[in-house]
Amino acid sequence: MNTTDALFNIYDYFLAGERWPGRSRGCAIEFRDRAISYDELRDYADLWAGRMVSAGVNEGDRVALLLFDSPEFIAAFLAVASIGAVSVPINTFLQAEEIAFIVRDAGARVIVGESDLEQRLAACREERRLLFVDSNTRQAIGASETTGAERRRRATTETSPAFLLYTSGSTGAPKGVLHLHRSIPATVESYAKTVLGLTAADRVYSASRLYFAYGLGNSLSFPLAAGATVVLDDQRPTPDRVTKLLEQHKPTVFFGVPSLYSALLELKSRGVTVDTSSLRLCISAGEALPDRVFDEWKREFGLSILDGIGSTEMLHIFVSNHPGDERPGSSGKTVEGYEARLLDDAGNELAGEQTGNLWVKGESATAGYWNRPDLTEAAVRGGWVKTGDVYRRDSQDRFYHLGRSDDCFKVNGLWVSPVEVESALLAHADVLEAAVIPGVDARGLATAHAFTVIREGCERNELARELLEHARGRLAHYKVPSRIDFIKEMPRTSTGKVQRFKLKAEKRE
Ligand code: 3UK
Repeated sequence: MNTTDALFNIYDYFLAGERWPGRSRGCAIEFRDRAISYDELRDYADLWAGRMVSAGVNEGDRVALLLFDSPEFIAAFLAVASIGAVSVPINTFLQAEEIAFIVRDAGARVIVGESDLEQRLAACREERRLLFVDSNTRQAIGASETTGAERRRRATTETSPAFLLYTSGSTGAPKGVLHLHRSIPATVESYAKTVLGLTAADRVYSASRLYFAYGLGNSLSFPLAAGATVVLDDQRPTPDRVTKLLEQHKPTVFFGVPSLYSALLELKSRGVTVDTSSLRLCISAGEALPDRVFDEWKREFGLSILDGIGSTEMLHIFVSNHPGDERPGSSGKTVEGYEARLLDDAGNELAGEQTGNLWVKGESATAGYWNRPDLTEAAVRGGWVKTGDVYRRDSQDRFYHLGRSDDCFKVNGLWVSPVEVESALLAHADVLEAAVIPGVDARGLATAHAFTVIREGCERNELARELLEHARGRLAHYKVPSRIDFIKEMPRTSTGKVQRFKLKAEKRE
């Protein structure tokens, strides 16, 4: 512990009674048909802290969480923080191999998993201690309980490690983004207070999950810091499901990604009632919100969607549209508490109305990539973090997203690495070569578009169907290409690299 730092722990920040007198009996979480008060949530986090200690978790240890959005996720996350350990939330859509990679890379000592996902943790069984949550009853399985939570608390400071979020950036292999305890209050004081203006009267619902930095802010940091109520759901956020949650729980603030807003508009156009009557704010992030979606949402529901750009490295949104000052097609202006600048490829700052690589600075910035000083050195410099995005700034200091500076792209707000999708396609015996580029489906939304060279003499229609089946069995659903084209020859450089830009050009014709 660095003695110059003030003592600080996010468990106290959210749950210490003295910070929020009178709020303890207010509702913190609505889940299924239960309402959980702030008092109950604190007791539940203490119970989980006892389970962690019994499972052998010590200060600084990593604890992997493979959990659906639920009170157990929040209780376990805050329990881990309270004993000075480090949570590693894992995307519940990932396949066994990717999960095993993250668990090993993080060196997690204990894993808390959903019983429904038990098979995907089979490979991790031998070296790690596993605790399960029964996906139906939400009871813990195999955990021993001890009491005396206060005695287990550890003195942490603002700069103690709190959690690791894995993201697959440009290299394809997921990398752990380390956040300190101070990251969370920094996102609350900046974005949640100055853009959203959240209060204890708000009811928050995010279709994006807690294991994603966007969902972690939306469903944990922001509502709990404001003394508000968060609506959690452990089911997959299909448009039908989201519609049901809106109707049943009547949230005031809703967080989604562009493809979800578009899907909800489509439901409405088919005559389904989408009840937005309780909403005061709609937020979109993860990828650029098309103006068409902004305009249609405004026309159909009379509400603006606030588009803002965030990242795992900055934990949440740092450039955003502000209520009453929305500009469709723009990511908005720098959020209070952050600085943003554009650099040319040589690293020189570009002033005024120009286009360049976006770098950003703020208190919620990552402390670096886990065990990857090389990556940290390349992307975190003197407090400034490289976003990997190319942006244009206009005369009013509004930012416009032009794309990624590397080849990765997003579908449903989640990263897709071309290399990973290509490898899955290449695992099929009839596929000789494969290349994947960002595509758009009939509605203009982001998808993966694959090009393959196939073995001669294959029946094309049959193979196209078979390949899709094959990809579905190997990839998280959002990574499955929406379109697979067969080409005669793969465009390559003399050194054998696929020329994706040629495929992109071909696609436009
Ligand atoms: C892209 C956007 C255009 C952009 C995130 C809100 O998405 C989040 O984090 P990730 O680490 O991805 C970061 C990258 O995603 N992006 C995000 N939002 C927008 N591009 N317009 C947007 N509005 O390439 C960025 O570098 O997965 C989003 C809050 C927290 C987050 N972590």
